[in-house]
Amino acid sequence: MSAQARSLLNAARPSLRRSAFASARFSSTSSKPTSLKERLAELIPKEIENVKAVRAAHGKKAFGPVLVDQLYGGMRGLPALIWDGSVLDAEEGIRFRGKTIPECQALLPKAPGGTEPLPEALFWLLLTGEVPTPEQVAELSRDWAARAALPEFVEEILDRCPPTLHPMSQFSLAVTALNHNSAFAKAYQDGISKKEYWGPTFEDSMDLIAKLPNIAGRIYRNVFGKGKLPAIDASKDYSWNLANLLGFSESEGFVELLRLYITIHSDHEGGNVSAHTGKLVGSALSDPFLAYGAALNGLAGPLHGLANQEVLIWLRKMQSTIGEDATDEAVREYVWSTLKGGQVVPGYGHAVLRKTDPRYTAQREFALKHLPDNKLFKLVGQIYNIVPDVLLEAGKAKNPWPNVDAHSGVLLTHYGMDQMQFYTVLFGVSRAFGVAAQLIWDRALGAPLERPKSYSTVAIDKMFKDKA
Ligand code: CMX
Repeated sequence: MSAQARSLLNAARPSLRRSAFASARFSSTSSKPTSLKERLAELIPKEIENVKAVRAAHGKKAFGPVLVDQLYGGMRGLPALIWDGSVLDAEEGIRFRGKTIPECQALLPKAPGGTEPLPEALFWLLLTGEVPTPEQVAELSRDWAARAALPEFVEEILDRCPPTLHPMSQFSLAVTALNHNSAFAKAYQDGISKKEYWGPTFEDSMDLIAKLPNIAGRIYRNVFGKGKLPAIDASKDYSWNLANLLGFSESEGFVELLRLYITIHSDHEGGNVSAHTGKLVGSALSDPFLAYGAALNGLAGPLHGLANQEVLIWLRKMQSTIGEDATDEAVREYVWSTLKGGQVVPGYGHAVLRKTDPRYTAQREFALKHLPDNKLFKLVGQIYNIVPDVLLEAGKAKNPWPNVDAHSGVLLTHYGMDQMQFYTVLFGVSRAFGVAAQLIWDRALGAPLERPKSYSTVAIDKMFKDKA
């Protein structure tokens, strides 16, 4: 490890002292670190130099014109953010550190006997750009299990929520309350230097991810009357523990589904509502719990993560209106009635993608392998053959193809999780991986407060009238 990396690691030490487990890890002299934090401490100085070099070489170059339409049009396509963890191509879909979903499925370590990638491995990949070893992944599983317990007052907050409060609101409340024990907030109050921000941000991010299964499990059991939570099992991986807290660990299929689900929902470059909200709020040096709580509130919108709930509601309504084995013509008419009612077809369209979302394809392949005869899966396939043509004929949507949310609910329902109000919570658990990775790198690279410029319509009009 370089001297600079060692000094960065030392800077982060106060928060490490909190855990004997953590300090034991850092006493290792192995040349290949099993600890993610140690590996990051090696990478950060190099990346700081890399960013400096890129800015020196290209900092004053322009991307092209900014159109007034982009200001009114939700900033579509406006180059405005930097995030190396994942990049979204309109035709090809998401790549995590340059790797497609099938590549991640092939390359990332798996659970014994499993075929889907472990989300622990995806987190390592997002943060370092490297495929971790099975030992590095096992170390992360153990670390997250060791950090998983919730403060008692957070458990009480959740237990006092009325079951009628949407699970996403409960989720956001609990995550926000975790800031009570934020290492970053405390370090900032204690006068931490800017160069050391990433250390406590890393600790908070690890705590955040580690505690999400207990939050999600508690909400699920409270809202849907599923009894008491079991304890975390430190010998198992993150997804097994999440499945166990939800009451589904006996189904190996469900556990495998969660491993795939978390991996593909983890990140979708920097500009989507949840990822960008996390980054924006984090840029004010709000700690990772506050930043992620805000991101969750964005994810809870029906045009973003809540669409997975909306898809199931829409499918069920369709079935109750036109029957379970409806003809293509009846389905087509139902889709048209949705559009004519001034509503969107949930699960279809995307602000960036212009092809079928590879996250949809990955879930379809999972369904073909595990539930080929499921009736709802067949309906999803039937809809795939109908909706794009209808959307094209309607002539408004720029992308008529399905996104990730068109498929996820069907898989969860197959394994018995048919409470669709809960689906976005699982999306939220997954998205924490991408947002946390981004927050850590933003603090490591000293990303500034975000502050774009807004204009009034009067000013825009005057600006161009004056130029005419
Ligand atoms: N059904 C009906 N109309 C749609 C549509 C759909 N699935 N997708 C787009 N449109 C409409 C838009 O509402 C817009 O209409 P107006 O001109 O009347 O405002 C028009 O087509 C153009 O929109 P666009 O440029 O193609 O899409 P946007 O970038 O504005 O919006 C999205 C993207 C995802 C919000 C939109 O496609 C949508 O509402 N889809 C359904 C909801 C959904 O599945 N969201 C989940 C997205 C993935 C995720 O974040 O989880």
